[in-house]
Parts: sequence; C-alpha cells; structure tokens
Amino acid sequence: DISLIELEMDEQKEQSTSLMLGSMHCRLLIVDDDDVLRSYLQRRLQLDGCIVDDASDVETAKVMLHQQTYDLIMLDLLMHPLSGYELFEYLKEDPTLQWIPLIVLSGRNDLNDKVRCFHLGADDYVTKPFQYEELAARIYGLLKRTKNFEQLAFRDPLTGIFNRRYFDHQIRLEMQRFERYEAPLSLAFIDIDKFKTINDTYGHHVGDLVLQGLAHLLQTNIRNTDLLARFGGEEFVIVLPNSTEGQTIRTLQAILEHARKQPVAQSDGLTFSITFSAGVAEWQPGMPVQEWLSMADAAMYKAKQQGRNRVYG
Ligand code: GH3
Ligand code: MG
Ligand code: MG
Ligand code: MG
Repeated sequence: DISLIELEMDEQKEQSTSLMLGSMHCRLLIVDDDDVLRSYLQRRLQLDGCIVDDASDVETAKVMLHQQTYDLIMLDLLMHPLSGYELFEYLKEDPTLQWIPLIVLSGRNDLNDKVRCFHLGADDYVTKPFQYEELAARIYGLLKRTKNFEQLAFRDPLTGIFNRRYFDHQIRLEMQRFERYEAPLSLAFIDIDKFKTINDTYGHHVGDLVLQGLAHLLQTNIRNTDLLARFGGEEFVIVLPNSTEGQTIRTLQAILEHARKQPVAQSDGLTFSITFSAGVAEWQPGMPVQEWLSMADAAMYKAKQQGRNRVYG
C-alpha cells in the first residue's frame, strides 16, 4: 500500500510537532479503511493535542456523526463496501453536517477526483502518501479559517456573545437532541428594564457599556452547556439544557439579584445598575420552536406588566 511508505517513520519522530493544533481544542474524525494509516494518524494528532475518533467504513461514520459534533473530517475516497463519495454526498445533504470542514485523503492523484471533490464542497484534497507535518498544517489552517468565519457570522460584535443567527440554528439542534432524551430543556428571555432611559440620559456609549456588562454577567453565571445569545437590541436569550422551568427561574432570579446589588458598567467615575424582566418556558417534546419562544416571550411580557424587575414562568 503506497500510503504506508510515509508511515514508516522512526518512532522517535512521533512527538508533538504542532503546538498550534493543540490550541484549537478540536475534535476530528478520520474515515479510512486503512487500519495502519488510521491508527498512525490518530496517534500523531492526539500527540498534537486533538481529540480524534476514527471509522473504517461509511456506515459507522454516519452513526458517529450523529452522536458527536466534529470540527473537521478527513475522508478517504476508496473504501468498501461504500466509497467515500457516498459519505460525502450524505454530508452535503444534511443541514447539520454540511458545514463541517472536510479534507479528502486519497490514494488517487487523479485530476477528475480532485475536481469532483472540490465541486462537491471539499475544503482540501491531500494525496497519499503525505507528510504528517503538511497535513497537520493544512488542518490547522482550515480550522483557523473556519473559526474566523464563525466569529464573523455567529458573534455579536458589541458583546462578543452569540447572535440571533447562531441561536436560531442552535436551538433547533438542541430540540432534536432532547427529542430523544428524558431530560428538561428550558428557555429564558431577558429584556432590560427602561433601557431607553439609560441611552437618553447618559448617551448611547453608556448604553453600549451596559449591554456589554449584562452580557458578561449572564455569561459568567450560567453553565458551559447553556447557550446565551443576544436576541435583539436589549434582549438576551438563554437555552438551558437539563434545567427545568423552576430551576431556570431560580438561576435568573439569582442573576437579577446580582444585578440589583452590583453595577453592570462604569464610565467617568459613574456606575450604572440595571434590572431586567425575564420570561421562562420549558420545552415539551413535539412543541414547535415558535410556540416555545412565544411562551417565554409571553412570560416576559407578563413580568413587564406586573412591574418589571422580576422573573416569570
Ligand atoms: P422596557 O422596560 O419596557 O423594556 O423599556 P425599554 O426602554 O427597555 O424598552 P424599549 O424597547 O422602548 O427601548 C429599547 C432601547 O434599546 C431602544 C434602543 O435605542 C436601545 N438599543 C437597542 N440596541 C442598542 C444598542 O446596540 N446600543 C444601545 N446603546 N442602545 C440600543
Ligand atoms: Mg482506502
Ligand atoms: Mg425590548
Ligand atoms: Mg427593555
């Protein structure tokens, strides 16, 4: 097998080569029917700090892709019984998988294959045999470009937290995930009270600082698995997996308590405190996303009506 030529490297060379790659904190999937190549690549990439899973055939890879979120896929073309193209087309037809960066690893240095793969949406094409260092550098470059793209597309530039676009995409994935779970999934809408007054009194710049301050307060008081996004102007939204409506209400009440006591921003020797009104709703399997959002929004509206500065379910 030609792919093995480059693999006959001395064992002492097998140490971390790319510290950069480790800093990406990435989970990679190798799909290749060549056992030796798979385990070699897995070992090297793990030494470089990546989490690496592998599959020797297309069907196994499909199952894994639905169980885990991958940052990048390396895909062999010549495999049995299904070829790499079968997985390729499957990926590109699935809205949740089509954006995963993909590098084709192929023993065929063939113009038609290369052109076909790039047309199908491959991000890179590496022919075997290859040098590990070059593949690692390509993986790093691709992950970096993807991260930059995601930063631009999915982050709110003012607060640095996720934006509405990301939220709209991610909330559907969470619903899919929890459809199979026997665990609660909750949503909270947060709207700053009388925010217009802050802008009108102190100017837009202070308003911006307050938005940044509240985003920071929220982000640092929720779990890593919770999803916080800026929903609109002075409205934030949080999706909380494994949290009931009651637990979510208590979480938001604690944050509100914190906001009452501690200013969220300061400027020119002045400090600025806010309160907010929040609405919470727990999802039930089968409930459409729009209905779920409306429930949380209605609870938030009720909190405003009842005098603001409170959290309702
Ligand atoms: P309520 O308690 O009923 O929510 O009153 P409110 O004043 O917070 O609500 P309203 O919707 O009337 O005002 C929201 C304000 O948020 C109006 C808008 O100028 C301001 N705003 C929206 N986006 C931004 C932003 O990015 N920066 C700043 N400084 N202000 C913003
Ligand atoms: Mg093969
Ligand atoms: Mg509002
Ligand atoms: Mg408001």
